[in-house]
Amino acid sequence: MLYIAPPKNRENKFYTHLLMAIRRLSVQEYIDGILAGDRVVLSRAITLVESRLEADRLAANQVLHAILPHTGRAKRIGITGVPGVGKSTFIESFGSYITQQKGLKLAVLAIDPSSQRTKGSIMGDKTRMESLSHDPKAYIRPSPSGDSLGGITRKTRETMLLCEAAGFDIILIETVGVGQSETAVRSMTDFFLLLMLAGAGDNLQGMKRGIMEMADALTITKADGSNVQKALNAKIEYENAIHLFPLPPSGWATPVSTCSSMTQEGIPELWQLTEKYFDFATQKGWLQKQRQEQNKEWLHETIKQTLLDRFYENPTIKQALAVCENAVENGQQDAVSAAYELLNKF
Ligand SMILES: Nc1nc2c(ncn2[C@@H]2O[C@H](COP(=O)(O)OP(=O)(O)OP(=O)(O)O)[C@@H](O)[C@H]2O)c(=O)[nH]1
Ligand SMILES: [Mg+2]
Repeated sequence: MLYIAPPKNRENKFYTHLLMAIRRLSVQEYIDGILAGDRVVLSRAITLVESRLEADRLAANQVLHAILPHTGRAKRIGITGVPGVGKSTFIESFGSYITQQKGLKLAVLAIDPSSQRTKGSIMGDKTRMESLSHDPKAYIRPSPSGDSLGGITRKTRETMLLCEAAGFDIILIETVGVGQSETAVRSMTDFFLLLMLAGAGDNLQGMKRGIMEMADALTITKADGSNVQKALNAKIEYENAIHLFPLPPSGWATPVSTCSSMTQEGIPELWQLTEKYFDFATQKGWLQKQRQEQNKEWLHETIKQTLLDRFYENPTIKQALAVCENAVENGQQDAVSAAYELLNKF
């Protein structure tokens, strides 16, 4: 049995937080804490939202419902690019510019790919975001990428909304440039930035055209030292490639730039560009329209996820599934008929 003597001063923040860390919070405490911008409560709320336990789901839904009217004011920015292109370093540099030069509050939802290999090591990105992780205006939430979609955890969207309700002005979501994760991040952000490397192999680096078409801006990273000229050449190459694409529905022509997270060259310009995009998209009504579309996608996604969860967590199904798996493995039953048998049981 652990006994922690209360300090004489009951208002002691450390003591309050310690108590919060060891006991269950009520839904109202979650809501109040988030709206007050309390980061300890915010972090716990994110854990609650990520939980797969049914009781947690119910509480999480109540919290989300209550905070929803306080969301929507943040600028939501997605950052993607192949592994090693410099996303985390860029976020450190771009993010510090946003908090220090612009005085804005920033939340970073970083999906740490190393955690997939090391099962939960989240310090990798925190060390690459050294100054941001000590910045009082910044909040970094690394998520283990064990879940689906090459890094986008199932609950990134809900996490983003919790951060918005906690008063963050800018949300940056880093995603590894693989699989469906770009589409997932694209579908929850307003502005999607694609980072590219100069001179790495063939002219389009095997980068799928689809990803380039999804981007609202492209920037060639690591434009410093002996790499500057290569970056400028790549910029022209990408500009020419993008020129051939049809204009996206927003009417915004995707600009290409170069930057260096080491020298900060091009970083302030990228922020100006971001602001220009938001002005443009707001005036055109595109921002609102895109968010309405995204809410519709969210509805369908939630239905799909909930159905899947309920199916696999159903005790009858769990039992029958084990039997069916065996039968399919041994060739006694074909996969399709086994699937239908299980679905009919549900
Ligand atoms: N010269 C130079 N090197 C950079 C720059 N940005 C990043 N790097 C280096 O590139 C390497 C990869 O950077 P990260 O920021 O970890 O790249 P990432 O895209 O987040 O990588 P993953 O998270 O693994 O997908 C690191 O060794 C960085 O030091 C830059 O602007 N200039
Ligand atoms: Mg990274």
